[in-house]
Amino acid sequence: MTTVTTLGQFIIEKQADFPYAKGELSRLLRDIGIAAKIVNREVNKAGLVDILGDNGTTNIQGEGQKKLDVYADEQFISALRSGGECCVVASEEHGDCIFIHSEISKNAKYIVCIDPLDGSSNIDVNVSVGTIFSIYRRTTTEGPVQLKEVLQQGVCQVAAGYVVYGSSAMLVYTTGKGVNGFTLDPSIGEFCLSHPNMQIPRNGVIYSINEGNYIKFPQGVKDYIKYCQVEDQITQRPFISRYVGSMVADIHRNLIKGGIFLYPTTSSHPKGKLRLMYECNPLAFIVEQAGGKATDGYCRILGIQPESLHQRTPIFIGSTEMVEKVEEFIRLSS
Ligand code: AHM
Ligand code: MG
Repeated sequence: MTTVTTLGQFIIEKQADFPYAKGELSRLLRDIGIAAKIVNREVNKAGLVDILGDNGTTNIQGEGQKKLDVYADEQFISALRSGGECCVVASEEHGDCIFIHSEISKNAKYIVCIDPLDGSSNIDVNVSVGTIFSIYRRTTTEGPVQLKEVLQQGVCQVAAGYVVYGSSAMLVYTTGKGVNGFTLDPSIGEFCLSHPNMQIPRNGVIYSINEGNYIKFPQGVKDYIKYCQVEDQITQRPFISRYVGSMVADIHRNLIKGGIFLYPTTSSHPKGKLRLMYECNPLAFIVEQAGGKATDGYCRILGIQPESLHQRTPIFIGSTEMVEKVEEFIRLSS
């Protein structure tokens, strides 16, 4: 008989790794796992019910919201609200933090930053989308939470994870002691440990970038792309280009196979497009924990001091040797 470890069992077993933990972080992770299952159910039947398409609203960043963006946002916030362990949520879909004031949350210690449904442009065409989350502890113990407690560097994350709603749904997370992946078994409705101790290969042959923006890239990035395309037997070039347009799916593939994901500054996004707090930091934490690297071209993503909730950053993330190579091209061109 094969034994199955469910996400819930695994989280409880791992609680012993944290001497200070009283089960709150475990409960928080479990709540996120439950909301992920609900969102997955809706993503799966998206073509059958009236949940595809635009919601007719825009989020704080002026981006059109899809119905599933709004649905996923509501599900995660409601799970965090009723779980009682989270005192504040920062979501891609809201301009300001959502402070949770309720009797059960009055001693809550955890701050959650979340992109409830990443890769929204793929929703209507049945291509993988994801959820990305990042968890911090409050830096003070008393009084109402301050915005500066939310704006912590990525190195302060106590946990981070993503869910990819793909050919199967997977939840991958870290609490700073390695990375573990769980695949949803629909027959029992549980995320089951399928990818223990995930390690990203030190080097790879896949590069993921929206090459349509080539003309808008900095010279160092253009030079790196050309390097990827030149024939060379020793380094197995030309490399393979793969770009889903859902960062979670692109990074998940590269985490397993080895590769690099790049979203540099462009002339139209001079500070980069992707958001530090709920896209880049959590994925950087996971990739570093799996043995990879994540930088903005010069500095470690996890070392950036956030100044605002929706701050953007360029990002180069994946197999260590590939990230170091692009950094070398950027240095040489500046
Ligand atoms: P979203 O959070 O609004 O969906 O945007 C983030 C997504 C990433 O998942 C993806 O890598 C990127 O935006 C794609 O952007 P582009 O279409 O510019 O390549
Ligand atoms: Mg996103």
